[in-house]
Amino acid sequence: MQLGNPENQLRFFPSSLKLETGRLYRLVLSNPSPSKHYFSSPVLAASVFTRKVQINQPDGRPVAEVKGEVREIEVYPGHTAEWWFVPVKTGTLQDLHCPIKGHREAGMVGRIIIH
Ligand SMILES: [Cu+2]
Repeated sequence: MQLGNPENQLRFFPSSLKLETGRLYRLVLSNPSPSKHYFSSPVLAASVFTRKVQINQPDGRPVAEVKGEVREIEVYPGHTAEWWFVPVKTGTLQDLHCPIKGHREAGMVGRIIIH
């Protein structure tokens, strides 16, 4: 999923995700925009088992892996983070947003369906 775009539109691309419980996902959060952005969905955070978050260099080589529970991820311009998780609860999650001032209001929101 892309957080923003090079034209600095305040959107997630795509703005919805469909997931299944029991499968391991590697959610790649890339920020090709000139602004920093968050991927924040407290309900998703409470609906998955996190295996790790992996931080990569711009060339894709890993820099760090973070283990433990995750609430939200902020990605700086030109960078990428990967959230590896297994959904454990079903639901239609309407709370994906970027909490930076004005971004949610401008349309930086999304929906996640887990089934
Ligand atoms: Cu944002």
